[in-house]
Amino acid sequence: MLRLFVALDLTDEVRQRLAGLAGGVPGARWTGLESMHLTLRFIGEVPEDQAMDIDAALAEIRAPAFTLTFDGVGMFGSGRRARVLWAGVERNEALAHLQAKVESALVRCGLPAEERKFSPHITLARLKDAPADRIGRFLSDRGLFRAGPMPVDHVTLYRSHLGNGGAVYEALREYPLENGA
Ligand code: 2AM
Repeated sequence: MLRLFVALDLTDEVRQRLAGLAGGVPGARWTGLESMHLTLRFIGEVPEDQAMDIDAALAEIRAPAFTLTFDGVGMFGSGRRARVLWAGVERNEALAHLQAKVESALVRCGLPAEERKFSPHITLARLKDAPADRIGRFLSDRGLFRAGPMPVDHVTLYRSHLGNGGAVYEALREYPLENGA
């Protein structure tokens, strides 16, 4: 079985800017530069033959390249159940269009449709018992964060290797987007 997800890679410049947001929250495990990405669709564990179908279906997607602007920070969960600190992206039709194409390609491969609404984000930290006041300060201090525009010219199929030190992500294949020129 392979644990897969589809994501957008970030440029080194954007990774550096996002890494610069880290700090100031006890109980936060910050995402390493090398692990930062924007998930389009988490697939989960699939057998190898289905992974090959997924690869073929992703290779057939035709969608235009675009740019992405990063905007603000937020959190998933709340109070004692605060789970994740993230950086957001500006509303982006091309991103929504691409995500919908990825979703329908995967459903055609036999995966169950994603029930949750797509909420594009880059996970900055996972939280464990982080004090609410420090989370609050993080969110207000970083609220004006912006980065980009960053060109997006491919989609990546990732494999996730779960281990004691957290997941390690391996890029299996890149699928180019189409240039308008
Ligand atoms: P997250 O960063 O918000 O946790 C690899 O695990 C990627 O898939 C992560 O970016 C993760 O998003 C995303 N993902 C979405 N749903 C997931 C799930 N049910 N289990 C693990 N990862 C998931």
